[in-house]
Amino acid sequence: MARLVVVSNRVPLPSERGAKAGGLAVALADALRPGSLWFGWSGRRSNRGTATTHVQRSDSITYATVDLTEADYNAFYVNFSNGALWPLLHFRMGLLEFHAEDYAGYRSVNRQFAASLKPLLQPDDLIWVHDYHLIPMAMELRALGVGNRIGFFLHTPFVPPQVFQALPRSGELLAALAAYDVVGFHTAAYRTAFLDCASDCLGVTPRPNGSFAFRSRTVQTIVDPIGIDADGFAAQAATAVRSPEARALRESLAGKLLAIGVDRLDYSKGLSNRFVAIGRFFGNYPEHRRQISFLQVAARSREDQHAYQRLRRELDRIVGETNGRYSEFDWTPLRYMTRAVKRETLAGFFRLARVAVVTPLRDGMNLVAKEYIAAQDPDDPGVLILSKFAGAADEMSAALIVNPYDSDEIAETMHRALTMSLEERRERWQTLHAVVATNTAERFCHVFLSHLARAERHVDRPPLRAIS
Ligand code: GDG
Repeated sequence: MARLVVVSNRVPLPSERGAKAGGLAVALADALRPGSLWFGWSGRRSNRGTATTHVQRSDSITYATVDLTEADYNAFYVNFSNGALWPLLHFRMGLLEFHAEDYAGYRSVNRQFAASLKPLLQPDDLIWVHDYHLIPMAMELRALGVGNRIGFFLHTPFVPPQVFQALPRSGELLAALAAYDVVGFHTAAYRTAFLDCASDCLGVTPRPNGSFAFRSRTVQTIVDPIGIDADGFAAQAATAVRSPEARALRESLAGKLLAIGVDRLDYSKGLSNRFVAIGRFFGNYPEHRRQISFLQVAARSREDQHAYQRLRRELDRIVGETNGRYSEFDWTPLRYMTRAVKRETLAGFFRLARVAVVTPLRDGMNLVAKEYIAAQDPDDPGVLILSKFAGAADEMSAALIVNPYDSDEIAETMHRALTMSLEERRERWQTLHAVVATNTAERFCHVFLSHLARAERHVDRPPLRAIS
């Protein structure tokens, strides 16, 4: 069986697992058989940059990482990946900041990564690259003569041509994506948007199965929604609900209900509108005052970017206003923490919560929605309120679906969730649980890797020239 090589911007090093373990590491756990290799950035900045590859082994998996220089970190990671691509792919053109030198840094880091990875590769390896930081990886590897099968999965949404083309040099990124054998998306809409961009910009003609030919190679696009280990997370939640942290949270509620939100502190997650909605909820439905508290865990992220600093100030202000207005001396409507919480503790908190409010303005998938459902007590499950602009809404239509821009609708839906009969809660949960327990992380990996394994190898082809 071919060896799996995973490439992602951050590598979840075994030595660093802690509060933040989750995301990709959990999603890929089943695919990472003994012998697999995981390559990417160490998370460190140093003068040596990518010149040295650090290798460590744990549970028969090899982790190979490189550092970034301060200049590469700023251009590649902070400015282009997170300051241009992230807002663009979340339909936030107003936040897009493009500077040619940042794009050059992005291209250069991808080239350096390819050069560092190449000596570690074996001819039959299946290479699976993740996310928007590394779009040009396959093209750079091909330029070095790597003929392996290379797949790419995009964890964010993809946007229609009118939006994508706002990014200078966007055509180059599309051509770079066409150097992969398989390109995967969470939803059919994202794939369609990508194919529309490829048709417009590269002049390709997609076939009904989602593949297209470009520069005499075939690119297969697939829809492959990411999932979670639903059984594992449910077991963790059932245990963690008795943990000291969950017990302390329950005691602090003094018999009242809990609503929960858990998100990275990011403008795509719709936190401002959600906090405004919580104020409207307590304003419009005073019968719920003192009866429920909302806990928002919003782990800080990308703190060196202005847009995130602005967001944090705005959230501090709304939380202050809401709590100032509705708090009693012995009751706080909105509990807000910007520290990360351990994964198992979160599982216990999800199980305690009667309602989860997951209202991103845009989200590739949103795993919190799936984790909340997996964590519920089947006899007394809570209610999921979910944004129609999360990829998860495609599969999870039995949730209470809302427009995340409409704070009044969110408030009204919170009232509906809190007054829902046990019977309806159970019915909705059963439907949602069936989805989450079927479309798991394991299935996600299996679907992607079976497509990749079927792709043609390119041993005898001349190397693809990288776009300069
Ligand atoms: C990207 C896409 C797509 C959150 N706070 C804490 C914590 N978390 C965990 C959650 C969940 C994960 O982080 C977040 O995943 P999401 O899917 O919600 O969002 P992104 O981080 O933006 O991920 C997204 C995903 O990739 C996968 O493809 O779904 O659309 O944007 O697992 O539970 N974990 C811990 N402490 C926290 O405080 N331990």
